Amino acid sequence: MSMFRFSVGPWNVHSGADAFGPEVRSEIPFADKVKRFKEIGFDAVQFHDDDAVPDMNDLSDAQIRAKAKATRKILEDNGLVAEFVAPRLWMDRRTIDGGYTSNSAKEREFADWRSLRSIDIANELGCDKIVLWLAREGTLCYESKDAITSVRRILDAINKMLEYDKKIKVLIETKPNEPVDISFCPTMGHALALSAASVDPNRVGGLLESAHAMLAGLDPANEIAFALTFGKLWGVHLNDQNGLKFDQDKAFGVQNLRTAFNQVKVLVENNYGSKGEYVGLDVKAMRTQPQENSYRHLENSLKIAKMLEEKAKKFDYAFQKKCVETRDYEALEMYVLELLMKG
Ligand code: 3MF
Ligand code: MG
Repeated sequence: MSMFRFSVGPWNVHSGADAFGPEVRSEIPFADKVKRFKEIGFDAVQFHDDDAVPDMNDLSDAQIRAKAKATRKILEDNGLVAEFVAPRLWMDRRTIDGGYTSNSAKEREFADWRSLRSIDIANELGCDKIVLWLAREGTLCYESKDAITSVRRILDAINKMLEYDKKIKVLIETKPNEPVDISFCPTMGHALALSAASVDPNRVGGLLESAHAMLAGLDPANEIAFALTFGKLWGVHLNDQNGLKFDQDKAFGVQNLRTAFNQVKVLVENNYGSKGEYVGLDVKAMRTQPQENSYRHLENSLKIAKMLEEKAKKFDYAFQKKCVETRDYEALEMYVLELLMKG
């Protein structure tokens, strides 16, 4: 029996379109995805604002709330809850050069509007977490934005959210690049510095995605541990990544099994989830996969996470202690590899 509750986003089941080619699988309606998520064993759904309220730019604030309420009904009918809402600030023509850090005041205003509406949507869905993946808050041309002004603008935007709703929590999902060349908030350390500088540090934390840490050349287990140290790990996006290339969102553990094990191990050791946090996945099916494999990567990731949880619970701390005392790291490393490879 897993100690964790798991979450997934509707974008994790997708048609396979990428920057170089069109979709290869047909779009699955939201309600069908939700039904299947429950069957697979998920407990909660992650949302972008417009996953919950499609075409929200054309709706009034009241209409947005009403639509969010209808989405909540779909969740409830399937025995699921919402984990978070993330303003999707990277799709709109008005935010091609960033939302909060755009050089245009009008565009920054639009980004703030979407952020506050995301809070309204979260309230209607019954969740208190806003995730900020700061997709375009960075530069393609370094000299096009002032870095200090930009960091201050991100902080201003977060403060506006904290002031708009005194219960809402903001989780920064860090990523060093893609779609920007250089991000203003690439790592968990950056996220926690923003948290400390905000008007309410107790309500700003982090969401760590494994692949994003790897793209920053960092170890995801240690990024997780860093946030846990300060009680700031409020979300994770477990997935995998094969080296420094485009963000692959591979199924969890398929590429870097030992690293995946250490992510789960640090979550288990620190009783992650005991304050209602979810173990979220952010994985994509390979583009080559046929329609019938639309959910296989989710099933596999969940299975791998649970298998690694069992391994973590079997970890022999007495043996580890002995190895550390004698500094026999070769023996410790071999033990870990055997633990992972033996049935
Ligand atoms: C991009 C991501 C995003 C975020 C999502 C929710 C589309 O690399 O990881 O997925 O996770 O927007 O914050
Ligand atoms: Mg993610």
